[in-house]
Amino acid sequence: APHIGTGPPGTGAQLKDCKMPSPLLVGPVSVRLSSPLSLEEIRERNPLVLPGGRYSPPDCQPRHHTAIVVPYRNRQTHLRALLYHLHPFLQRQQIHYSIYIVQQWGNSTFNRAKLLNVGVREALRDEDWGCIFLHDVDLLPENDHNTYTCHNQFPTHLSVAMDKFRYRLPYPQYFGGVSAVTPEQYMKMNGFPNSYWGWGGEDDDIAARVRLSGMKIVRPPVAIGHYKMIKHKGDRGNEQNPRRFDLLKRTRLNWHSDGLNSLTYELLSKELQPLYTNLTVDIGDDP
Ligand code: UD2
Ligand code: MN
Repeated sequence: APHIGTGPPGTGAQLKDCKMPSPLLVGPVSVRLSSPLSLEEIRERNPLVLPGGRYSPPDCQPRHHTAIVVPYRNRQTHLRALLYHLHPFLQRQQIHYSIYIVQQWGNSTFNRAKLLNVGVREALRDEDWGCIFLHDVDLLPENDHNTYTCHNQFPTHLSVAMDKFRYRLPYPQYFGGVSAVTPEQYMKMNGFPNSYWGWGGEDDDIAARVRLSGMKIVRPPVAIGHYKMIKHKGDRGNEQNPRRFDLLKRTRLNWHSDGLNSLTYELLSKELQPLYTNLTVDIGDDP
């Protein structure tokens, strides 16, 4: 299905395709780990961002349509820092995008991968996104040549060089932080596991699914995939998952039955905030 531009009405059809690479890119940027602006001020500084955190370049037809999905609970200052940085960053890339914050309701143990499944499903209800980014709230990209688009064949891992790992990949199969899939790649790997409650392991499970479903991970060059992580302690309700090692041994057996095809949740609300779409979801609790 053709994508309908979200730019000003009546102008969409005549626009020329956006140039690739975008002429607005600046390369490496210095990143602020906390936002100097309030949400209202960030909105004022990004006047073309529509309710729900949507954007489409005003003077060219975008070639890329990307949903950014952020698993979230109780990280307000991180969220503000992310929005302050990411909106201008993505606009320089001249892509059509929307930011989805998937907020786990209640006090049950946090489940990052299940929230990502919810985000993908709900984002695809809105639009025929060509690419879906899975983005930690506390990671800020440091170079806008790291484009928020997908590889047409294989899942992408973007956060290859983080300050906290001294700007190196910590291990070859590492897939945490920021990654991206097309809807087709996502379906091929049966999405992400729903069974990892608490911190850790779910990113390695996702990486294993990529391989088990016959794909591989692609990455940008280390020099471009630089990220800063906002320093933080572990959150209450997201303690290390002691079962992660056992679960990881069974990915090969479980990936067909645990994932997109077994996902259940209750969407409690969907709000179009000025800078993002907020999905509040009851994903249940660690059984
Ligand atoms: C690492 C990975 C992350 C994930 C995690 C294990 C990096 C940079 N990231 O992050 O992708 O695999 O290990 O689960 O290596 N969150 C909330 N509220 C909470 C808890 C988590 O919003 O109470 C979200 C938030 O988007 C956060 C993400 O979950 O960035 C990952 O949690 P983390 O930042 O506490 O874990 P971290 O930094 O060890
Ligand atoms: Mn973190």
